[in-house]
This record gives sequence, C-alpha cells and structure tokens, in this order.
Amino acid sequence: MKSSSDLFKRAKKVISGGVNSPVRAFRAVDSNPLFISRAKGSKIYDVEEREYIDYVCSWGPMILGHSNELILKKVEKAMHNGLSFGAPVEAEVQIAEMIVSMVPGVEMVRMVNSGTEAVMSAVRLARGFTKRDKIIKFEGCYHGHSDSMLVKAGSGVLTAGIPDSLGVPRNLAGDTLTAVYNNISSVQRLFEENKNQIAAVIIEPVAANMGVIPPEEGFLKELSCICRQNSSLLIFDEVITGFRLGAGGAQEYFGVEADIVTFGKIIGGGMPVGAYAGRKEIMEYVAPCGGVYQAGTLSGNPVAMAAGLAQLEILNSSPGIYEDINKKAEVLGSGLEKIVQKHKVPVTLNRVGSLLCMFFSQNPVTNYQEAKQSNTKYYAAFFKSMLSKGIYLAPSQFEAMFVSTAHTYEDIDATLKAVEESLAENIALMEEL
Ligand code: HOZ
Repeated sequence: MKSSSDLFKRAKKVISGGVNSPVRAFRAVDSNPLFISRAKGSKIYDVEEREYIDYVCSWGPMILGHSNELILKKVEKAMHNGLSFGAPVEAEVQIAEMIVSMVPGVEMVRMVNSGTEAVMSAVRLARGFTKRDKIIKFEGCYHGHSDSMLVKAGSGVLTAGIPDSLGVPRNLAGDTLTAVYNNISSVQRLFEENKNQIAAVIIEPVAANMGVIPPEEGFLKELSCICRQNSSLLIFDEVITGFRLGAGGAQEYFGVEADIVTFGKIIGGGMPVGAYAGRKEIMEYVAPCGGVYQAGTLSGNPVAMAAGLAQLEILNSSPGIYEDINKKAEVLGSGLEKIVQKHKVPVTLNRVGSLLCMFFSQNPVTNYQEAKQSNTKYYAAFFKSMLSKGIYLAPSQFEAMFVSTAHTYEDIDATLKAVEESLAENIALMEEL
C-alpha cells in the first residue's frame, strides 16, 4: 500500500516543498501532509485508507459534501461532450444567469479560473473604472496571490509569517494601503491621506483567512458609505462567504451592497472556477466591451461550468438548506464552547453561519493583531490529537472550519468527543506553553 510519507518524500524531490499550495505542507502543525485518495459525503480517505471527518471541505467549496451524485452526473455528461473548446458554451450563460438571479446587485458576471484571478481582475477593473491606482485592503485578509494583494495577507502568508512576499515590485505594493479590520477610523485616515486616489476598498466581508472574524455591527455599512462619499468602489471578496452564508452571500446576510463581488472555488462545485461580477455600468468596462483587458482559454470551461451550475442549482432550489447547515454549525459551536469552558481552556470561538474557528487565545479576536496572539503551538498539538482521532481540521490556526450539508449530527457528536479527549490530553502541555 502507498503511504503518505513515501509520497511526500517523492513529492519533495520534484515539487517545491512537496506541495502545490503552502498551507497543505502541514509545517504550521509540525507534521507531514496526508495524501488523499478519495472522498465521499463528510469523509475523506488517505492513501492508507484511513477515514476522517473533513472540516476543510477543500477550503470551502464542498458545501454539499464530497462527490455529490447529482454534480458527478452532470460533470460526466459534460465531459463526454468534450473537455475544452476555447469557445462559448450554453452552461456559461446559464451559470451567469443563475448568479445574477441569486446575488444582490449583480447584473453581469465574468467567469475565470480561480479566486486569485477573480480578485486580480476585479482590482484591475476598479482601477480602470475609477482611473485611480490605490487600493485599500485589510491586514490579515487574503485575496489570493496576485502582486497587489500580497501585502499583510492572511492564510498561508500569515501562517508562514511572510508579511510581504518577495518578488512583489515595491512600486506596486506601494499602491496597496492596509487598514485594520473592524476599525473604520483606520480606513477614514487612509482616505484623508490619499484624497481622490483610492480606486477601491477590498474586504472579505467575514474575514476567513486569519481564522474566522466577523465584521462588527455596522462596520460594512460604514465602509460602503465611505466608499460612496469618495467615489471609490467597494469590492467584497466572497470567495469564502459567497453561496455559503446564504444564496445571496454576505451582501444579503449583512444587508450591504458592494460594487464588485468576487467568487472562487464554491461556484465550481470543486472544479477550478472563479468569477467577478457587478453592475452593468462597471462590468462593461471589461474587454471586449471596454478597455480593461482580461482573458483566458479555460474561462467558462464546459466541465467546470457543469459542476458549478449543478451546485448552484441545488443551493438555490433546496428550501431550508442554509438553515440546516447553520444549525449543524451552531450545534458544533455550542458543543465546543461547553467543552472549552469545562476544561478551562483559553479558547475563543468565532462563528458566522457555517464557518467556525477555535482561536487558542483567551481574548476576543476581532482583527489581525489579535488573531496573531493565538497560541499556534497549542493549536498544532490539538490538531495532531484530532487527526489521530479521525478528525481532519485545517493545518493552521489561521484558517476556517467548514461545515457541509453532508455532515451528520453523528459526525458532530464524534467530533465533540474527539475535542474533549484532545483537550484533556493536552492540558498539561498547554500549561507549559
Ligand atoms: N490558501 C488556501 C486556504 N485559505 C489554501 C489553499 C490550499 O492549500 O488548497
């Protein structure tokens, strides 16, 4: 039988760090990655046939669980008609119509291949539309790895402790200004210091790449007001929150409209897809209508569109689906709270809908600096205990836990039992750290 450790040894010889995306190298949890062979429902299986309850869910898109039969059927059908044409297909129109019907304020959509590409293009569009160069982002928010966004970013950048990536031209990074999440005066100050120069403010409406941090009451509304007052655009990066917090994503959930919205993996149902979307007057700046250039042979790929469309159709047409998933996350969250209180473990639990994070910190976590106070060594110990009990969590303190419709209440009970045991096992260690 193949083993993860043998595969990792081979991988390290031919792939930088042995992985194609840094967080999955498991360095932050002082372990070696599992190589996954298959997944079904709420479970994933490694190449050694061990089963795990999966709370990574491919970093969000598997909201219906793994290998959903309906999606697989649609993919299979599309696949037999051809894998790629580099020409328009009907499914692109259908998915765009579906997104327009589900997401508030969206009149037009452009499909791309990943969240990184969606944000990179959305930022270019905002710059082209406003004829301004500067962008405000928030410390700890992660918007993919395009040059302009790799400034005080979250996710793997935060996990690896690389606040500003090598290779990003200084001039370009200089046009990315950073504000403090949940701190409106830090945004106000940047607008005052850069009058008529800010093209857009980009934000994860729920920060989900420095752990999970909800926006404080009124924060997103104030942000939208400041943008409007300054004729700047508001970009919601909904790669994580889109079609997860509800059919209309964060805009609907918080009742705040953005000018441009970006989506990622979830609209591909597990296939590599992204999109940016917004009002017609803005979207028509994109070529061939307008002068903002963006293109891609695989954009709107027929197989990826079939998967994404099938997933969105299910999400859109299943009454009670979001209530169900949020209820499960609530049961999980309140169970976790009870256990940490019982063991007097310094953990702060943040939850928004079906996104959760256990911060190993006794203080509230409302921004990047506070998230960074978490005890990552303790998270690593906890992660390893949980993995040994068949629970697959994100291999970093600074990522989210995702609940899917495929998680059952039995899964949640088993998870809580594993949490109880893992915390009990690590109490002594935690006191030492
Ligand atoms: N940056 C991703 C999570 N926020 C991880 C991507 C991956 O390793 O697949």
